[in-house]
Amino acid sequence: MGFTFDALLNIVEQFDIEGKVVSIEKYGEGHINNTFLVITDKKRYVLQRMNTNVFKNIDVLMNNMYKVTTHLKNRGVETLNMVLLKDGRIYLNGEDNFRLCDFIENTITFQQVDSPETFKKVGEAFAVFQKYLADFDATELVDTIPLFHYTPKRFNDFKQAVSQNLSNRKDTCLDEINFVLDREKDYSVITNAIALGEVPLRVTHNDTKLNNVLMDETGSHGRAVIDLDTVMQGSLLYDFGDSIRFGASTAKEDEKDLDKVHFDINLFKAYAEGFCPPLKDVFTKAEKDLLPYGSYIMTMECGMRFLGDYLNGDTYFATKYPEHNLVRCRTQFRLAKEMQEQMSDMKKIINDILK
Ligand code: ADP
Ligand code: GN1
Ligand code: MG
Repeated sequence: MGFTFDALLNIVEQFDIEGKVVSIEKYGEGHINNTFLVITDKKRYVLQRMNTNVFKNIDVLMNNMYKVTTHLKNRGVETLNMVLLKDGRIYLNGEDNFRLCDFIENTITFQQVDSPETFKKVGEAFAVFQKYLADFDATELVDTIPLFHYTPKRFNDFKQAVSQNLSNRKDTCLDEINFVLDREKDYSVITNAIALGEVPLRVTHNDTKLNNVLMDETGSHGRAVIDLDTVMQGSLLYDFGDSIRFGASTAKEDEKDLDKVHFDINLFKAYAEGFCPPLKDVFTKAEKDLLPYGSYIMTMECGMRFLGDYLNGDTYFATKYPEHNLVRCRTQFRLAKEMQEQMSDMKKIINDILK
C-alpha cells in the first residue's frame, strides 16, 4: 500500500499516542493486513490498515477484538492493548480503516521454528489461549469471515476458481489442481464430525501460525497470542492443524526448492507435547482421534486457498512476485502428502501423550 509518511503520520496523530512520532515503517510478514511499526520519542506502536477485501465488516471485527482482549486482560493474560482515538473510538474508519496497538516489547516472532523446544512453547501458548477463552460467551462474537474453516466450502470455492480461471494460469498448475481434486472425499471428515456433535465448536483463534505468537525474547515462553481478527467459533482441530502445517515443516511456507520441504514429525511431537497436556480433560474422544487428521486437512485447505488465489489472480493473499501463491501451494501439498504417509505415527504420538 503506497501511503506517504505524512499520510500515515496524520492517521497516527488521531490516536491517543504518547510522544512525538519519529518514524513509521512497514513491519512483519502477515499476508492480510498492512502493518507498520510506529516509533515515537516515548514508545513504540503497531499501526494496522485492516483488509476490507478479506474482512467485510470492520465494526464487527473490532468489537470482537475489543471484547476478546478485555476478557483476556480481566484474567491476567497478556494480550494486545488497543490504543483508542482521541475522540474515544476504537478504530479509525473511512475509505481506509486503521487501528493502533501498543508494541509488545521484548518479544520476538519466528517465521520458521528454530528448535523443538520453541515449538513446544508455542503449543503451550495456544493451549493457554484456548483455556482462557473457554468461558468466553461465544454468542458475544460475530463471525468475521463466515465459514472460514469449513473445508467443503473452501473446496467449492477452489473448484469455482478452476472453472473461472480468471488469471488464465490454469495450464501452469494442472498437477496441483489434480492433487486437490483427487482428495475430495477427505474434506468433509471434520465438518461431518462437527455436524454429528462429536467435535464441538469452541471459541478458537483460527489463524494459529507461528508468527501470530509473540515469544519472550529470551525464548523461554510465549508471551502473547496476536492477530485476533479471526477469533470466533471453530474447532480445536483447525487451531492445532494450522500450527502444525506452518511450524512442523523443515522449510518456510514459500520455499521454492521442494527438496527442502518436509513434514518433521519430531516438530509435530514437540508441538503436541505443548498443546495437548493442558487440554487433556477438555478434548472429546473424536477430537483426540482427529488431531493428526486436522493437521492434514488444514494443510490441504491452506494449499487449495493459495492455489485458488493464484487462479483468481492473487486477489486475497499479499504476494511478492507472480508465482508466490503457486510456490506456497506446492509446499502445502508436499507437507500434506507426507502427513498422509505418516498418519499412523502421528496417531501414536498423540495417544502416548494423552494416555
Ligand atoms: P496479519 O493479519 O497481516 O498477519 P498480524 O496482526 O499478524 O497481521 O501482524 C503482523 C506481524 O506484526 C506479526 O506477525 C508480528 O510479528 C507483528 N506484530 C503485530 N502486532 C504486534 C504487537 N502488538 N507487538 C509486536 N509485534 C506485533
Ligand atoms: C493468513 O493473516 P496471516 O498472514 O496471519 C490467513 C490464514 C492463512 C495464512 C497462510 C484472515 O494469515 O487463514 O492460513 O495467511 N488469514 C486470513 O499463511 O485469511
Ligand atoms: Mg498474522
